[in-house]
Amino acid sequence: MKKFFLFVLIGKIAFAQINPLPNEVVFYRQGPNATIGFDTTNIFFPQNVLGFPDSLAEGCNPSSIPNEIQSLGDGGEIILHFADIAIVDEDGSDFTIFENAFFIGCDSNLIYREFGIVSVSKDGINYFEFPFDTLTLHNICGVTPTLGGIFTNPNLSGGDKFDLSEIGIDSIHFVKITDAGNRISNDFGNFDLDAVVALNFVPTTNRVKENFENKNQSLSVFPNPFNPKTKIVFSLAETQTVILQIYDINGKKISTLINKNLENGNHEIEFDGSNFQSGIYFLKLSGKNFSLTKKIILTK
Ligand SMILES: [Ca+2]
Ligand SMILES: [Ca+2]
Ligand SMILES: [Ca+2]
Repeated sequence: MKKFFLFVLIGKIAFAQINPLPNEVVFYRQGPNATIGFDTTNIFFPQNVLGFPDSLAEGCNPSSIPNEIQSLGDGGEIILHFADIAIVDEDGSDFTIFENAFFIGCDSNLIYREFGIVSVSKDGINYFEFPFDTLTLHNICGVTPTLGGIFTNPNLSGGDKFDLSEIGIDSIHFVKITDAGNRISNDFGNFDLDAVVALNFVPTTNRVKENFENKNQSLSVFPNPFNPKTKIVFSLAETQTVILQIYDINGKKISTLINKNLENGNHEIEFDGSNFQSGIYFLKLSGKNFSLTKKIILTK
């Protein structure tokens, strides 16, 4: 009986952690004539595109506030990263993109639409564009108003839905939206992103997640081998508490060089091995969701 309760509890916790929204914007290039969401401080970005769609938006009342919408401008581009989940190809549509399209004069036959073209990627390196049809507007986003229903239900949510089976990809972590610019002639203006919501998804395994995160972090040492001083250079993808320690060849910790909150970006520290014996050591840099190790050699 006790075991049964434990199982239920773990199941609930795991379920609560799965979120159908992206975790971060990994790329954003704003084209000319961008409007909503842009000011000199960009204070609402990127939170305005990482949440659910504007809950008050619907066909007759489009979202137009920078707290919710970010304009891409002419030919602008944005890439959203789903780190906690992989969007997977299951039956029907797999994710929905919400723009602030609206019914002109509240007439559902007249839609004010600003087009975006969609590409997806599994690894953040190779992107595959959804083939689109400029006549039917199939696989173009910015076409369908937000309908104010349940955003995880494609039948009630509005927005534009995409099905990975159409490009034969089983799972993705990145969604790229590019303002259509002059690629589609009946485009009204610049794409304004409200939200991207996953419909079919699975939690990312820790191993895969770590691989993604390690891409933005690095640790290098030069010279190496060294005597007795060397320079340690590392970069952080985000501001966080990091620990930099040295271990000997037996895995015994012999020194902590850094243990504090550091800003994202590049950092540099000099290490002086005067008090250590010649030999092989390991430098370990640990942060919020990553850990990097480097072999260093002291030769006196
Ligand atoms: Ca599908
Ligand atoms: Ca718009
Ligand atoms: Ca939004």
